Amino acid sequence: MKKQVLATAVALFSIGAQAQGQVNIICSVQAEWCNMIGTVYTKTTGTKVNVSMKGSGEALAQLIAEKDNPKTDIWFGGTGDPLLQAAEQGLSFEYKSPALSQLHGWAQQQAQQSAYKTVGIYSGPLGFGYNSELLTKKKLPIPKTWNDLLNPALKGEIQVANPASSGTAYTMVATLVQLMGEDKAFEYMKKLHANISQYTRSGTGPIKAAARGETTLSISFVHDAPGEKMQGFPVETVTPADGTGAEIGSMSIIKGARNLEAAKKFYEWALTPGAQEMAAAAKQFQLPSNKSAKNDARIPDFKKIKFINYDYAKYGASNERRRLIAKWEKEVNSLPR
Ligand code: S7P
Repeated sequence: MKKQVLATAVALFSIGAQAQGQVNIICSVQAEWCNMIGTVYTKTTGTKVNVSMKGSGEALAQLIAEKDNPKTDIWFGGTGDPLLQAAEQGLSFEYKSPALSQLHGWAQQQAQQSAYKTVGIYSGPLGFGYNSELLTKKKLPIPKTWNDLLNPALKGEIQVANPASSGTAYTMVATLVQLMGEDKAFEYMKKLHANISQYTRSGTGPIKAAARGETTLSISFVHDAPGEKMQGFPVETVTPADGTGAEIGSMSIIKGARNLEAAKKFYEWALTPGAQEMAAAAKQFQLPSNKSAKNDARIPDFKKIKFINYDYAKYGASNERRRLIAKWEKEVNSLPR
């Protein structure tokens, strides 16, 4: 983390800092952002922050496992579907923030649909990542639509995460089902399977692999590419012209949280424009949910993207999520490649 960025963030929040308590956070965004919020929050409030980093799918599994004896106070970030599932399963605490009206409609809707057990903190579109040098070297065209990924020349050239462990990959499955209809989406994923070299555990793995030339293409959140580019990797993104879905990255207080009051304070802080602008300072380029947060120029321009009308309530429901993942395992992942 750059010292100057951290110092500025600390200065912004340090007025009124008082030493108090601790808050245990499962953090499902990338490490640099998780570390930054932990450090800044501790320095400015005196509250000790214990951060444990987990992708969305893994975080949900941990919270289910510790349901009877929660060790977590806050789940920060991660694709919204598993946070909605956690809400439905009674794992998260109902809390209606007074700051809700400051948030974009999609973030407020996430709160309403979960009976205020989760809230949107950022959003980001699903798309394709590609290593521009490898694509040129292999004389492969830039894919523009979902069907372009079925090109036989792309056999073994694409990585995507496994929807059983990754919220990102589940967003892809749910997006395709909504875009094509379930039967066609599964036919599509069976064909796509032939071009997949690897289903990774974590959703951010494939774009990192594309950036480093370990795969030519990835199916990823496009906001995960600029941070890789800033490190000098030749990675570009495109969103499918025929339509795509977006995640509503969310946050919840955990039911039975041992540090409930500290958790509520952290939650309020995480919804402020200043806290949300820290994402870009940590090289993360999701769209912040607070309407007053400044948007970094590297955040994908939502107006230029063709979005499906993603049904977050339906595809965040436990039964639907379980059913689609089981069907994907049985009908897609079991196929030979
Ligand atoms: O921080 C980048 C990001 O893509 O990762 C989050 C999430 O943990 C991905 O989880 P999976 O490994 O379960 O796919 C996203 O919410 C976020 O935008």
